[in-house]
Amino acid sequence: MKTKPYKQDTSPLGYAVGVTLDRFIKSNQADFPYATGELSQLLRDIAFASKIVSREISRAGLSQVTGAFGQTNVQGEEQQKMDVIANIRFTRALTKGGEVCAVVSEEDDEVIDLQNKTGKYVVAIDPLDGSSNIDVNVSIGTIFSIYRRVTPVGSPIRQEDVLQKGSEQVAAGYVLYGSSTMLVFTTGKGVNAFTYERSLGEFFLSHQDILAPAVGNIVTINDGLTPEADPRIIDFLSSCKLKGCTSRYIGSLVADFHRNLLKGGIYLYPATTTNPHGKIRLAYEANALAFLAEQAGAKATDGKQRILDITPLSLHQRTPIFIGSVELVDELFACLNGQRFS
Ligand code: FDP
Repeated sequence: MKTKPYKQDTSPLGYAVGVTLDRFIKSNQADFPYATGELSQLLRDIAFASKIVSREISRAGLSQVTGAFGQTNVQGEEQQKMDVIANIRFTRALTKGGEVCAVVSEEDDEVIDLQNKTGKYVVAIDPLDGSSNIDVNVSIGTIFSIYRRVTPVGSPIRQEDVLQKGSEQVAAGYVLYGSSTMLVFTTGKGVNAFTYERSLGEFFLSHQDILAPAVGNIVTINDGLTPEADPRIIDFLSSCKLKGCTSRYIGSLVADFHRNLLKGGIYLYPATTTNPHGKIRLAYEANALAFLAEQAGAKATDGKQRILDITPLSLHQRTPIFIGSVELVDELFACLNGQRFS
């Protein structure tokens, strides 16, 4: 039989649609820690749940899922219906995928034992970050961290499985439900972002090997907090103003972080007299973003040390956070400590 080698059609009729998340995972499998395919499946499970959540968010105003759920979470914050929906979707996807043994979620006071006897991974997740923005059609997100469990597979979950330092993460990422839905993740080999193509139901690689600008001019802080913050932070903010920085604050951590990652800037959520440990949760907010930041060449500190070096003492522990472009984080660190952050 006569054959001919396949040649990709490069005419306008055969335009390329791009690299799907699945294909990316498959062709980069060797770069994944413990390249056994389980972590890949886990990322696919997260991507799948995020598609459902994205759908729910996009029609939230029409389907009676806006507004308060009527209960408070372990943080004492009022749960929104969408918080509850997202928590159900992600937990279910992680349970059915079978790779995860335990989940730490912002919406659950205790660790959820998924009863997956062969699950090697622990996931810490904020199913829907930026709750106060849900009802007003402003960008919100999902943040996740993935760890290997440290105790033997199949044995009961122990504290050391779920209270690991951020430096132990094997993968982390976020989904931003914004003007488009985007999945951004790292497995410790750089940061890649995938944009959701709703009509095809697929995430496509849209931002490869993201590098955060080392110098940035966006300063992101809830200005209402500053009277309660350390005066040295106020000095830092004044010096930023003097050198022409601009101010941007959405009030959704994922969206604020994402903008600064691409454009260059610093996000600050300091300790205040009202929140002496800051507001941002270490396990399922700060650690993931710090891992992504470092993988993109940016930095993250609590003002004293690397976020990724903090030893967690409790599940829902909070931390001050200063995260973003190297120059600004170094400057802030120097204001607080009189020396450069290394
Ligand atoms: P929210 O309480 O709306 O869920 O950590 C949660 C978070 O939002 C972040 O997404 C956001 O950056 C921050 O809190 C907003 O806090 P303030 O309202 O104090 O600015």
